[in-house]
Amino acid sequence: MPAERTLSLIKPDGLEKGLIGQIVARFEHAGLKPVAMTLVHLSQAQAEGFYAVHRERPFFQSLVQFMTSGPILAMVLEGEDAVAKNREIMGATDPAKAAAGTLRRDFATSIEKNTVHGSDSRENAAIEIAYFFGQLEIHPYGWKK
Ligand code: IDP
Ligand code: MG
Repeated sequence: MPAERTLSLIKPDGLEKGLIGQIVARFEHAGLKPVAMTLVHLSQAQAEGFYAVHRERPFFQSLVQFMTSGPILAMVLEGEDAVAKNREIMGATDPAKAAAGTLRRDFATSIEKNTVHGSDSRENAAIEIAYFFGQLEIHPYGWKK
């Protein structure tokens, strides 16, 4: 079985707080390998495209404004049950409801500025990975946990 992959984003609030190292350390500790990474500053159109499923939600414009307010770190995480494991490490969308020890509970500012994004299914992971990375930008390598 090839290892599962998921898309992770560290949102602008995470970069502003200097959290890249701590966040990536948690993924690696849990056996999720970053096999692609890049800093991106999304345009409005790119952020709207990424969050297109939320177009009709009341928070959409604000979310797009936040996600374009500064650079983000996009990465592909690879490992067993990567999609579910990443969501578990992230915690619930609203940091007030996120479990102790999760990234959002520990680092998020609000339900909007919640530090990380993670794909919610294998199917969406494939779509979201392709939004940020081409095949040749993903580099699997060899440790296993
Ligand atoms: P998720 O990131 O946990 O999958 P989604 O429901 O997919 O949560 O929402 C996407 C993003 O939209 C959230 O991570 C958060 O930044 C923002 N968001 C979600 N719900 C709200 C809200 O009620 N108010 C403001 N922003 C929200
Ligand atoms: Mg989501």
